[in-house]
Amino acid sequence: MDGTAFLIGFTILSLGSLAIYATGSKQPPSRHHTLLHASVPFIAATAYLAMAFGIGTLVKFDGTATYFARYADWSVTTPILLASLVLLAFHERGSTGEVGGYLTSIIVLDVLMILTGLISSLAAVPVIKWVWYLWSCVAFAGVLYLLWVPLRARAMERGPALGSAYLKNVGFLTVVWFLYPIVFLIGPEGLKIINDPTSVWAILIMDVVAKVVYAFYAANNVDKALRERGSD
Ligand code: RET
Repeated sequence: MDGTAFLIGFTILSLGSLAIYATGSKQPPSRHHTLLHASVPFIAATAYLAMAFGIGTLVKFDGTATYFARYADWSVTTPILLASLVLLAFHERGSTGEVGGYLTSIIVLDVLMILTGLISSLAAVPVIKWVWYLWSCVAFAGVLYLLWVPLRARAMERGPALGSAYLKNVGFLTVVWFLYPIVFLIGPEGLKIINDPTSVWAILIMDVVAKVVYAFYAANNVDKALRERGSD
């Protein structure tokens, strides 16, 4: 894979970060959402720059590549995206203990998902690769359970405006995040149905949607909900 896709990714993601910061709310109660969402593509842009230079890229004995920078990016940015949703579910509640509990659980599961995915990508023996892949999917299921069951219930208790913003954001996130294990499964790290450049381009588009498009969509839903409640 030459560096073009990675440089394009770097450019879109760094400009995306700037745009999210420039257009986002700088006032409480939604300022922290702007800061969290602007930091995500900024971190990802850094990873794309590293990949463009081949830093942290491991070409294995079978010729397939593991992009370490990608897993480093994901292990930091996915917790930030999840933290923003947990904070939305508990908006203006002041129940810091409960927030802390859910935040810790969801981040532990999420980081476990990314790291076991990395181990799966590196594994040379197929059986071992697929055990790690399944284990990563178990952690992913745990993340989705927390988002869709207890956290959704908490968000709904906050009234229809906030509840519907939470549902829209979680719905979008779930659809986009599901694409990652699918691309891994059919990509060069898995069944090799699609080749390395195709999977790099697919993940580039998914990263832009999951990080930049999602930031605008989520901020718009949160701002609308807060306006409807008249608490802005
Ligand atoms: C892997 C492979 C093993 C199985 C699973 C995976 C899930 C990855 C996900 C990544 C999400 C990344 C995002 C990045 C941008 O912000 C590690 C591919 C379940 C869900 C959203």
